[in-house]
Amino acid sequence: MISKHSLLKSHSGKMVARGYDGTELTAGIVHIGLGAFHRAHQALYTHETIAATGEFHWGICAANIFGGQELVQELQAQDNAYTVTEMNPDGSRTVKLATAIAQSLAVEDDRRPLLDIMAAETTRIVSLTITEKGYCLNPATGELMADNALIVHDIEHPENPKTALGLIVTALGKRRSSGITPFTVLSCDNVPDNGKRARAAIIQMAEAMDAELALWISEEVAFPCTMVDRIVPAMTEESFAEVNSYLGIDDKGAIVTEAYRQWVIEDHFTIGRPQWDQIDGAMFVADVQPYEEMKLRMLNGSHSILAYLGYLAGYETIDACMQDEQFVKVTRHYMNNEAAVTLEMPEPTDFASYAEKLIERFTNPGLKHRTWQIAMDGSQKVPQRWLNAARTLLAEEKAFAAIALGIGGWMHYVSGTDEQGNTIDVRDPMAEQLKAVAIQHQGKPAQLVKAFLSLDAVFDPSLVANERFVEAVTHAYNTIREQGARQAVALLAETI
Ligand code: NAI
Ligand code: CS2
Repeated sequence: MISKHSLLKSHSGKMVARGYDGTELTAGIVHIGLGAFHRAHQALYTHETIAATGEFHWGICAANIFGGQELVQELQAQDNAYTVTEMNPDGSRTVKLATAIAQSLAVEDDRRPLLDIMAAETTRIVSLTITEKGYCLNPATGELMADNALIVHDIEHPENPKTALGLIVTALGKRRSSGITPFTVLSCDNVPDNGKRARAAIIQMAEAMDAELALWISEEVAFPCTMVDRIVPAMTEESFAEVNSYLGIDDKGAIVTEAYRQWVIEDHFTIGRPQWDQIDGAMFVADVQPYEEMKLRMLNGSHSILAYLGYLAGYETIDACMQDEQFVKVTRHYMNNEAAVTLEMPEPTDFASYAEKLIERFTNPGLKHRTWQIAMDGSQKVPQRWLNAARTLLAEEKAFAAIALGIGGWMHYVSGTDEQGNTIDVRDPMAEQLKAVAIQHQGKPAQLVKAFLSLDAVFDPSLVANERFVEAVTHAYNTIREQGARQAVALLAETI
């Protein structure tokens, strides 16, 4: 076991230890979703901000409410300190020690200890990285899924809610009863308009529990939107072994990420916030939406194309996809001709340079970002990554062959069998429904494509009603079926 102090001492010059003795930290932030991304992004930004400002009241109490219990125990055993290894494209690295997490919690069935901390006056921000599905929203419409079993449970048992939404409503209710100013809810997920969506979900949930509380939340609580960006692959045995042999320690909380990071935050907080903008890559703005749309369509849209087609083509990681020239050509074409052209920015923006920077980031050999990881939860990701752009391109009668190929790839992927006949481990809240569609229409591609496009939780009805859209996706699906994903990408690359 290593403690924070032994981590600090053991770095032997290999670590940037811009540290502080964490004993004076208090938790002004409660974070739900102590996964890889939080540790490499918000918690590291917060660590560096505290080191720069000496504002020790911005420590973090980080909790996992679904899974991730083992990670919490491992972090607790090392006083919640861990290292972040930042890999540069040239293979060099910077290792940082992060100590902003003052407390971590593995919340099992009884959520009340976490509720008490959220309701305490010292908590000023509740931040979230609960994945897209954690918001329990219909991905296509952004409406709360009122028939979701967890939501039904929370409405009936507000004193011990299961979801992050339920926890927030109940904690806000406790603060209201005690006359305590509400905390700010800060969503840091790759959800479009994440603050607005979190607000809508929480208010809809509150309306079903207590109409007066819902009104109070709508008037008093701030839900700033954010654009978050840093590629943080899930750790593997190999990446742990590599980091630990480099550092000569056994850090169970270690994270490997890229050097690049960006965080654009709407400056709307009710009881203060850390001065995150003191640290490179973070800024406060009045309107996040254009930055967020750009990132979701260009970065995440490309990622999903690479994930489905790359997985089917036998590429395990994004950097492996980028060794294939045809994949690079299609990705660049997608960014410049199908994503950038649909964006409206408040100021002149050099999309071509942004695209080249993304290609460089995807090519980073130090990041083993699995296509399988990005392919996960596609039903929750596809609408914001591809479909908003597709609708604009359709309306302007422009081509969208890369998006169509991505959707065709997604349909093959979620059908659950790869090109060699092996089963794909499809992780998605709609996995069963998607598999059922594939089985029902097996061997009848045109019907199968139509049936997938008729899933209105993913595709809004205007798309399945559009003949051009249905034809393009059917063509893409059939090309992958007949020629395989690698050849389908090469064929598209020839035409662009
Ligand atoms: P992870 O798998 O390491 O962690 C997932 C976290 O979400 C865990 O803490 C888990 O407890 C929590 N969670 C899962 N389902 C939940 C639910 N239904 N309710 C509440 N909590 C739930 O994943 P990672 O890498 O931390 O990513 C999490 C999210 O962060 C992503 O879905 C994305 O929205 C955002 N993000 C991730 C980036 C990355 O490169 N990894 C970059 C930018 C944003
Ligand atoms: C990825 C993102 O897992 C995914 O779906 O596309 O998590 C991506 O790594 C980040 O958004 C980069 O900021």
